[in-house]
Amino acid sequence: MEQTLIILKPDVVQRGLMGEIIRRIEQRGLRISGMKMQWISRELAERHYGEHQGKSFYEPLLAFITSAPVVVMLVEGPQAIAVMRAMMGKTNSSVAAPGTIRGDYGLSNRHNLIHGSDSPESATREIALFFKPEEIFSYQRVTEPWTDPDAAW
Ligand code: D4T
Repeated sequence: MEQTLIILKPDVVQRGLMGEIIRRIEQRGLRISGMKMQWISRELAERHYGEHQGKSFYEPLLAFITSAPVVVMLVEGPQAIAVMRAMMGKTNSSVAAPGTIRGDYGLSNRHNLIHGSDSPESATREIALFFKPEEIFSYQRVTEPWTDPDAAW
């Protein structure tokens, strides 16, 4: 079981795509164990995107991610990091495959709808940045025996 930090970026909130993307995550069989709307501060954006400091797209990226509220989610499931990255599609939406979130709803490199952690280490760091322990819920969905890749039946 893996955990990943998902952010529905300001373009999703502005364009009315929250429900569509949450639907895809739920219907895939992943478990949403934390979810909230928040307006990311400049300071939090700098911490989240610290690895990109100094790059040409850093300042526009920070301006975008702080431009409107976002929805942050803690998503859990088998191979959740890779499964979500595959569902998201390539970073540059204009070359993301049809059927992916970016490939179905975007054309932009920056306004690319969704963030997902890229490794277990990033997930641990990012979850701690965005969620307090009491905002995370431990439960199982009744559908999980039906989507479990290791089910013995
Ligand atoms: P995030 O981190 O938002 O999930 O995106 P990715 O993991 O898919 O891509 P990334 O870390 O390489 O880039 C972070 C963020 O910066 C924006 N960006 C990226 C941009 O505006 N211009 C660019 O040239 C690149 C490479 C998009 C995502």
